[in-house]
Amino acid sequence: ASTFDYRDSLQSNRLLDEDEIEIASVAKEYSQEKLLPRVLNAYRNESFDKGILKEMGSLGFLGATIKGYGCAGISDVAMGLITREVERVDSGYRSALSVQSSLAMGAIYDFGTQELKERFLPDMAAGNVLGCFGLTEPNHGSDPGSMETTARPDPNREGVFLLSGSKTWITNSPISDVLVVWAKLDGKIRGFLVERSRCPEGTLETPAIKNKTGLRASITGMIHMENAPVFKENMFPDVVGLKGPFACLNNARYGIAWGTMGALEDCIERARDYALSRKQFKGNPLAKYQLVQKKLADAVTDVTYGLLACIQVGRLKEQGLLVPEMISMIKRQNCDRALEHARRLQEIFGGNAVADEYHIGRHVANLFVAQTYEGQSDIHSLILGRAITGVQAFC
Ligand code: TGC
Ligand code: FAD
Repeated sequence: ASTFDYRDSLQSNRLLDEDEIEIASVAKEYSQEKLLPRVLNAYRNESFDKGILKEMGSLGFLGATIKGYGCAGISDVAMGLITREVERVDSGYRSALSVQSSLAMGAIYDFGTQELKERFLPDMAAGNVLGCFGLTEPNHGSDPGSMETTARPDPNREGVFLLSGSKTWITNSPISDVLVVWAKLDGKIRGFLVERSRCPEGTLETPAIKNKTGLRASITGMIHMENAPVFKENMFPDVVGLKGPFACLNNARYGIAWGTMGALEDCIERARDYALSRKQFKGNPLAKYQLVQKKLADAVTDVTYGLLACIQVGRLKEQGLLVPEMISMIKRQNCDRALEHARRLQEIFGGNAVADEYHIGRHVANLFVAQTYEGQSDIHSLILGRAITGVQAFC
């Protein structure tokens, strides 16, 4: 007979196939054995080890749902399980994985020419070539349609565009070899693959943004371009408008919905262990108190629902039945629930919550970022509200 296991309360593992269970176990082993021992130093020193992307590449995690080009070609649910395991350790490591896979490789795979795919995807899958995704600008975050970055034909060279403008808060930009940049050409948004090695000095700068209060194990930067040259073959030929970047974001937002559940599961595990061992009032463990139990019950319920929703959306995605509002729903819900529960579970640690060895404060700070990037939760509320009412409320 089955017994209740709070780690998989509704037995959602039964919805996975053997390959997916095996992939999740490889991802868990890698994350716990290789990432967890490094995370405290990385977070304290705000340092990102590029070697991590090579390690992930050697395990087939990068661009893993892409078929061909040296990629693993696994299911969307299997990819979700990988992001869940990586973010169980730290959202910043999942960020590095998401940006390389869904946003940089995904843009090239979906919109690049055959030549671009063959040139870049195998090396990116191995983690030898790193990419980033530049959409947000200093004056335009939630409203990327108003971007100011421009592309114009080089008056002196046939077949070359010159990009000028600034992008900010760009994950991996300081370490990227190739930068997917969205810019306006004749007033219309187009995608360009900027190659760092082909930019003369002074045309491309990617300074790191230091002293972040969250996501410190991930590297974030700006992209400054002043007539940065991009050859015509590096422009995505057929996609015009915001649907280009948003198509890539659908995949990355889906990964965040999974990942934040991994972070919340880690918070639950740590809070439960602490509540069972810490004794207050007549030698009772904190876990004996009803207010503490309610915090755990609420968090376990929401993580269980959140994971089931991820599996369902993943299955619809695999069958080509996905619509973007489904992703807005799980991205918003799972980020909001994970952040709220992580903050409540943090209380169980009392003063020790402030010590980074307990890990919970790091998850709370990271989850604020997860709730903010790739469409802040209120923006996803408005996307859902528009779909429900037919009325657009952004402006
Ligand atoms: P709107 O009129 O709604 O749409 C413009 C065009 O885009 C199409 N579209 C989509 N296509 C595919 N998938 C989606 N999810 C789509 N959403 C919209 C739409 O059909 C339309 O196409 P067409 O053919 O008519 O031109 O555009 P809007 O300007 O009104 O947009 C409003 C809003 C709020 C929905 C949008 O701007 C938004 O989502 N804002 C949030 C910005 C955002 O998510 N930025 C993310 C930056 S990247 C990042 O944060 C990476 S962090 C990575 C990490 O470290 O993990
Ligand atoms: P704003 O757009 O100024 O919004 C501020 C607040 O106002 C939000 O709460 C928002 O919900 C609210 N708001 C805005 N408009 C409305 C409205 N119409 N109605 C109601 N409320 C509204 N971007 C990239 O392109 N690539 C990356 O790799 C990337 N990585 C990131 C990494 C980190 C660590 C961080 C912090 C951000 C990253 N971003 C990246 C940027 C991220 O996508 C933006 O921060 C996010 O989209 C929000 O934009 P903003 O910061 O300009 O906030």
